[in-house]
Amino acid sequence: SVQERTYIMVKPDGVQRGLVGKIITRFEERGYKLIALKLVQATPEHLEKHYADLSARPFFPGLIKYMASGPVVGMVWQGLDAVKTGRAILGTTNPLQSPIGTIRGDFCLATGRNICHGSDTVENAEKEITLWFPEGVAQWTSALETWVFE
Ligand code: YYY
Ligand code: MG
Repeated sequence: SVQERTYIMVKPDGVQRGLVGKIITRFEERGYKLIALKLVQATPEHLEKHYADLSARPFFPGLIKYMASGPVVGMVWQGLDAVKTGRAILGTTNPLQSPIGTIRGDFCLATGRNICHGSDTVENAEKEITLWFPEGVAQWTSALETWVFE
């Protein structure tokens, strides 16, 4: 739906490498609407909730340490097919398999330093939005909407 929302996050390596603007630009240029944005230093406890589904995986401790190693930029983007298309904009989990033209395919090389996160289902997107933006998101009408959508 045109109202679909996804949680996109620039990970600490993406922030340190100065890629926040480029990542935002890809979502803006595609026609998505930014409805929430913040830079936060997340605690390990918060990140353990975000990645709860992966807690049994061998890479989990390293993932939490990496994600807590510096600030992240969390954002919510809204628009047609935001979850699936958002994942397509990011690329595959392993950047080496990610096509050129995707964020991961253009800017990184290692799975454990893949610079960005995107929700994988609409249900998980809503959970992640609540976890990272308990204060809620903005509601605004973009002047571009009538040109991006029929
Ligand atoms: O959704 P996505 O980020 O593409 O992958 P997930 O399977 O949800 O894993 C989350 C995160 O964990 C991934 O972006 C990097 C890291 N990771 C890892 O370090 N090693 C793996 N074998 C798999 C995932
Ligand atoms: Mg995932």
